[in-house]
Amino acid sequence: CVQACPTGALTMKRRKKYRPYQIDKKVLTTCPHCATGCQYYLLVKDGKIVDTEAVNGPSNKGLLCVKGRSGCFDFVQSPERIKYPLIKNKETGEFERATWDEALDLVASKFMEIRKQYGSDSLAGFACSRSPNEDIYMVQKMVRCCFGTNNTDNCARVCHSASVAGLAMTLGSGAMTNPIEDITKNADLIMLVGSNPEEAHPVVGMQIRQAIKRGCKLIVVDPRDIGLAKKADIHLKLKPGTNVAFANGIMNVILSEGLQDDKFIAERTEGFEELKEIVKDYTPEKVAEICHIDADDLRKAAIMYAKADRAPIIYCLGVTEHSTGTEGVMSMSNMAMMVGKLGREGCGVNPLRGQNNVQGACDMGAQPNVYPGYQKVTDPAVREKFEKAWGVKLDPNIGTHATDVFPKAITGEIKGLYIYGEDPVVTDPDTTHIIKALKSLDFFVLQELFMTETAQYADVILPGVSYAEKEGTFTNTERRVQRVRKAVTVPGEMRLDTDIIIDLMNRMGYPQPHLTSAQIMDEIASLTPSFAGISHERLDSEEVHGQGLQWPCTSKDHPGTPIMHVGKFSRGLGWFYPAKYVPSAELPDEEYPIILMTGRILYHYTTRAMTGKTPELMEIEGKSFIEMNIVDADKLGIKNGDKVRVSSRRGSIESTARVGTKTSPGESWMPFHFPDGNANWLTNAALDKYARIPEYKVCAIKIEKA
Ligand SMILES: Nc1nc2c(c(=O)[nH]1)N[C@H]1C(S)=C(S)[C@@H](COP(=O)(O)OP(=O)(O)OC[C@H]3O[C@@H](n4cnc5c(=O)[nH]c(N)nc54)[C@H](O)[C@@H]3O)O[C@H]1N2
Ligand SMILES: Nc1nc2c(c(=O)[nH]1)N[C@H]1C(S)=C(S)[C@@H](COP(=O)(O)OP(=O)(O)OC[C@H]3O[C@@H](n4cnc5c(=O)[nH]c(N)nc54)[C@H](O)[C@@H]3O)O[C@H]1N2
Ligand code: SF4
Ligand SMILES: [Mo]
Repeated sequence: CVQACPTGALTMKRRKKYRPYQIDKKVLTTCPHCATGCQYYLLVKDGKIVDTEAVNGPSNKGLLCVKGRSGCFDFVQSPERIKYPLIKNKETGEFERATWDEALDLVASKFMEIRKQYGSDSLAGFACSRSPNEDIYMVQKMVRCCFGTNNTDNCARVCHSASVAGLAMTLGSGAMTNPIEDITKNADLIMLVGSNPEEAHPVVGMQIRQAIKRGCKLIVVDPRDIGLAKKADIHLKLKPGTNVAFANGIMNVILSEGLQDDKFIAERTEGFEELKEIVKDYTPEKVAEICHIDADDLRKAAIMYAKADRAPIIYCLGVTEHSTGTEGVMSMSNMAMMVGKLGREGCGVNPLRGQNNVQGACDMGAQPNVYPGYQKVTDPAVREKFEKAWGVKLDPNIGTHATDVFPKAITGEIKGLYIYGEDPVVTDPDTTHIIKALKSLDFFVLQELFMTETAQYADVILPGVSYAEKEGTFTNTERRVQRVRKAVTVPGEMRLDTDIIIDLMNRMGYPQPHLTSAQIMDEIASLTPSFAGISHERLDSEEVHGQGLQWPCTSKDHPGTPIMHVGKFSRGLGWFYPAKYVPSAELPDEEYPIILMTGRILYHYTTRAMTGKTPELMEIEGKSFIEMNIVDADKLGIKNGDKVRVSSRRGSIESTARVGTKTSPGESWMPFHFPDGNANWLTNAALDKYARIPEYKVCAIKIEKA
């Protein structure tokens, strides 16, 4: 309302703190929170950011959510920023201020000692999906060239690694197939599965609402009454962990009604017969029983989806964060291929990626199996190309996934860990096990903005700078590479993250010249066919005109690729994966009778390291809570607002009950943003067999009145 108010009757409180003519400069940049990739100006007065102003960017169309308007600059200028390097005093356990030379020498020499004594595979390094592509590229290059291993990863491992793996297996490319504008403006029906865009990708959520107003139909498949469920033609409020059964049920109906696209199946796919055999068993009645939904609603949904001309599937973590997450993802592409809804406008299989640059972190090769651009580390020709460019022998084996690094730290196989901007103590499943893993390490280095919970366990902390203090690019969920630009310099001894990494590389004996962010992008483009046409110069040019470039962008005159798999899948033929429903790893029983799901709310972002520095957002939502059903609450004598104790086999926390019907009986839901009762003390570290993604969305708990 404030953004749109035509009379100025409503205005932001902070607008009273400056006059428009006092603004020294406006810097066009990309939001550092979710992967929608909204464009805005940072307004700078006397060297400080005082406000933001929405821009008509390709994905946001002049819109911003509350985090883009109010949660994206207080943290930059927060007094809590780490201002100088810190080394932990082994005797007192306290961090002590160090010079950059002391800190960098210690880090480089310790990592090289560990490499010499225990071998390259005893080291690992993770890249920050909140940071620019250029930073991430340098992290994986450091791990590969200096540590000598492919043990590198990013937070996609706990987020959309199932999409990366599942879509690569079935379609040949693990990215969103169609742009946001296309799947909202051109769609006749949207199938929204395990995705809560009004809170997690609000500007996409707003565009979905606009689509509904225009007459687009909506099917919501989600265990909770999310905001968009109220607007849905059909809401399948399914039991958590049953997506594969649901999808097989949809396909059962499509086949029994004869609504499949035979021509598409024959010309563009393989594996159909095998899947057809499996799907036969998933009658609407059987699926209704597994998923706790109505068989007729399932029938109606299948027919609506198949008959709609243009119908995208939009999905998110409700599909991926399961021990069968990859199969859940492949079930999404199975449905779309069966009705030929791929490779054309207003269709596709569309994972809404999470972090602002998690698409980029995967593209840049911060993964144990691929170099930048998904070029396989096991392919000798590819490896040779990188060996020649980087001037070192490279590890020919696939490295350890981030979620396997922690157990390996406990067994002693991993001795040294470098983390660039992640907070696993808060965000990884089963906190007790993560703390044990970090304590087991010989040497742990963290490059951060803030003293996070994870920071307490580090031996050395290297202070980097935020998105508002550097140049670079983020790649949003539509594969759109957009610019990040420097607006301010914050006082302190913090350094550019790429400079820190480059200094470390040199001290570890690898001759890495200092490069600007633009020069790093040129190196990326020279080694990555899908990025060959991308440069800062081109992104800043009149030709691109603030629209970014969507990879694949294979040459300097290539316009980028909005829709993938047109005419042919990246894989050649699309593959129907024969998925059978397998229940979640931990199911409720007598002792722990309630299913716990976890996720996010509008006002906070992951650990709140950044949004938590905006007092107004903390005022709106600042405390842990658990949504539970009124039937369960009545049985337990719990009322709305009561303090409750929530326990699983792994831990126990206090929280506040929100009693209602948003979740079904026997099911509950918590955000993981709040340290006063973080869901990850409870969650289960059961991993998916393909992608090694944890089962954040289902574990068994009990709830008691505190
Ligand atoms: N405000 C805010 N926005 C964010 C973030 C944030 O922390 N805060 N984080 C960003 C990141 S990193 C990501 S990855 C995205 C995530 O974005 P989303 O995946 O949309 O967010 P979640 O809340 O994790 O889960 C989405 C939905 O999955 C449903 N769900 C749970 N279990 C199941 C199931 O078994 N089947 C189905 N069909 N649905 C299920 C939940 O009810 C929930 O509504 O959001 C990004 N945007
Ligand atoms: N229970 C439960 N847990 C979950 C999830 C869930 O649904 N349920 N979702 C999971 C998902 S999808 C994700 S993506 C993860 C996210 O997990 P994390 O990646 O651990 O979370 P973030 O808060 O994004 O951490 C980013 C950190 O990087 C720092 N940082 C940001 N920018 C920069 C920079 O430019 N330079 C430097 N040096 N540091 C920077 C920030 O200060 C912050 O501490 O959480 C996962 N955890
Ligand atoms: S929708 Fe996402 S990218 Fe856009 S302003 Fe909100 S948090 Fe930022
Ligand atoms: Mo994520």
